[in-house]
Amino acid sequence: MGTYLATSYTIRDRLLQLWNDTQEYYKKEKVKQVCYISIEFLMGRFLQNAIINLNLEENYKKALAGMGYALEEIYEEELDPALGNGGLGRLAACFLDTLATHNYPAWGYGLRYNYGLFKQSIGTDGEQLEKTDIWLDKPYPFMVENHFIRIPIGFCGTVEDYVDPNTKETKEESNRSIWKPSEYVIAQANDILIPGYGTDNTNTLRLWSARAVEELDFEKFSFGDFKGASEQRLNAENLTNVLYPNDNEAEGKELRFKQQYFLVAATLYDIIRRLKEQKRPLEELPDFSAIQLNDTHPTLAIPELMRILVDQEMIEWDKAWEITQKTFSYTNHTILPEALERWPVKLITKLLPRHMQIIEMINWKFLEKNSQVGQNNKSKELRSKLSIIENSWDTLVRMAWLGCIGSHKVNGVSPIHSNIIKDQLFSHFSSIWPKKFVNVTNGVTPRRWLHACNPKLSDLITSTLESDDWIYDLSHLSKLREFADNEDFQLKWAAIKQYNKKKLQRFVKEQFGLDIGVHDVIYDVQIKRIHEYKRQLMNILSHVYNYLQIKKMTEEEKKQLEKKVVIIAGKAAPGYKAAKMIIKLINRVSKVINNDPEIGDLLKVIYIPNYSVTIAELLIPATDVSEHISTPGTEASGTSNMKFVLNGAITLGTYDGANLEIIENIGEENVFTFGIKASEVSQVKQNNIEKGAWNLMPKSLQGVLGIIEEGKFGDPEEFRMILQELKGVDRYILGNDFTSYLQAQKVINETWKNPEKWWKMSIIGCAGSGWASSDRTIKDYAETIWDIKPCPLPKIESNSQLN
Ligand code: GL4
Repeated sequence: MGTYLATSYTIRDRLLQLWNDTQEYYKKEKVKQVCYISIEFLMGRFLQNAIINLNLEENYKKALAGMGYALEEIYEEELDPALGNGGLGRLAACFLDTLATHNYPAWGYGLRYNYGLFKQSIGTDGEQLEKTDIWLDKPYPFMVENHFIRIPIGFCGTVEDYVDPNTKETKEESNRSIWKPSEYVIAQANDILIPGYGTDNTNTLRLWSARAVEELDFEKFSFGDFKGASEQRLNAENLTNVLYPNDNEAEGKELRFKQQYFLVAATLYDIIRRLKEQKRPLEELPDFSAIQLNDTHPTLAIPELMRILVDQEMIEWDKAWEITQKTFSYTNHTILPEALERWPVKLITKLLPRHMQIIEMINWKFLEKNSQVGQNNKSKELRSKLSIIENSWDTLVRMAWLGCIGSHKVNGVSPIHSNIIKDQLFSHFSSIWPKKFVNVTNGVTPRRWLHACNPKLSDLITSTLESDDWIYDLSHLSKLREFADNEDFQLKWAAIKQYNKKKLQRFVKEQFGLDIGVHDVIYDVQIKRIHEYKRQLMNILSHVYNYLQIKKMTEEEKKQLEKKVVIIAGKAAPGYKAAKMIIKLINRVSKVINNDPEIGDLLKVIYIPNYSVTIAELLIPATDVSEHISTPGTEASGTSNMKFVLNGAITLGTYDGANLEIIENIGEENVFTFGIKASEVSQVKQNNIEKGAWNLMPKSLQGVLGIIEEGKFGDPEEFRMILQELKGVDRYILGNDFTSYLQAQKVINETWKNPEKWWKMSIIGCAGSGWASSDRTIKDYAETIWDIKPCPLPKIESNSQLN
């Protein structure tokens, strides 16, 4: 730990200086900035990334080796802060890397949770166990508490009429009121410095933590009431204690709502403070900063900005609304109904009474303008579709509606997803504002996801292209296509895969005591959150089928088979019963298969617990086949699919999310595709409902379910819920896709027998992944939504001295 800390502090020193220079320069230049608000930032380890970005890896390696230390080992000592659940938070982290690398004046804003996403382990029964992640227990040198930035955030209280101090009159048409919160919590800024690759520009990720206004009630303390004395502090700190562990599912807890408001209120205060520092009026906010709302979690920023502008800054409503719409843009990341946030009006009224009034006013004005007030059914129907307020089991505020109405641009994250948003989820809005809805396809940073995690492949690419320009501009990879058939290049490419597989093999041996092969073994990997729509269940059921087939084979037949190691990893939200059952089933199946002497090394199934960014960095470079097998129309984009192709894994995928972009860019002949298209899904679902999924299910799958029900993997009661779902409605249409999934696996096995073909596909995949860089994504956002430009720090004395 000591060496890690010492190394990290030297890097931090350097970054602090660059960061100061950068911030001063942005101020001086008065450039427009972007603020990216996200309830999650899944950053991964910091040290290696910073050393690489500062172009110091060789120097540090040498210097440390001289003292008897290996830099790689020091990297391994770092914790991996889990301040996000999955793709949404990791995307935000990739964006920060790109923004700094390409010199964009940018801020990330999020929360500094005391406890990150729970740590997962697997119990003896195969079940998921959860433990609190107390990451702040260990020193974390890359986050700096900024003592100058502390902001009071109000909650609850009352709303009073605004009285004009001159005329002593209240004016209803001003829409102005005075909110008197009854509680305050302090937002404390904690800054993480974000270095760019090959540039001095260093940006900020500002994470807010909650503190009490009064740390200790001294009076209570003096009278011996020690518990009461700290009550306020504990209540306040509770606000940013935990990251809610849901991905693609809304969490209806009051505390979560408070977190969301806390995040946006502190952030807006901070942005406006910087605007005022420049002595610029609030009318200039849209020219000063673009604010991107990463999904609906920060959409309370819309009524909060309206409150600041109308109630505090005395700007007239319509003007304030214009400023608000021009400032914000909103990204939708999912269309799953259970993930679309809706908060009860009652709850908002209690916690943020003034904001509820503002939301109602926004809604009223919007409906007045955009729907006829007629009483016929059609106009009523349109009104209820458009309304931010929904009357269902309760009166609810639809946060996605608020995001659409209050932003000038709304984007989806892949073409198929953006089309679904425009034509289905928000069709009623897109007919009002056709130009508001745009697509910005996700991307990943090539620095972390190729250059750093797969150094050997990075070197091979650089030497082959005779330049490392691809690290900044990934489109250069296209030149690799020329080498796809080159025998010598293929051998080098394959050798690197072997090397990465050996690393993973060692890890598996150390962690699980399990021996897996490397040569002639297909590493087939599915790593992501466990969710029914992602269909890990289909994956494991297919291997139960394969297992049963192998058991029926003669020794001669077995010799013809390809060996496979199936690796699955991912966490399930602790309250998500079906997902937890799937984890249990995977582990039970794994136990049976791995211990069956008749199977030997033909098939192994490994579940890797506690999936994290760091584990992804180990697994992705070692993968031959990567699975992205969601039901078409459900995965908004997926981003690990991009990381895998970039590292030479071949995709086994459905026609969904960004898989479609992979297919388009590298050709379907270089992807193992299967299953139906999104346009066919509703018909299949309808058939399932009408005829019963069991009756439509292929015999192969029926047989597999039969074996589970016989108790081959333990008491079938433990899997009742997921089995019933499959036999009943099968919402994610596993039954329908099962046969073509098995067929795709056969094609994979056949292709594996032909190494020239395999490595050619693998190389073409990487060569065709230039589009998958988050550098391209951010350029799209900067040009089409944010209207911001790079602002590179000139190489002045104080900076160049550092290099
Ligand atoms: C997600 C989507 O599920 C995922 O497809 C997408 O890649 C990611 C980033 O846009 O956002 N939405 C939610 S919610 N969690 C995700 O990972």
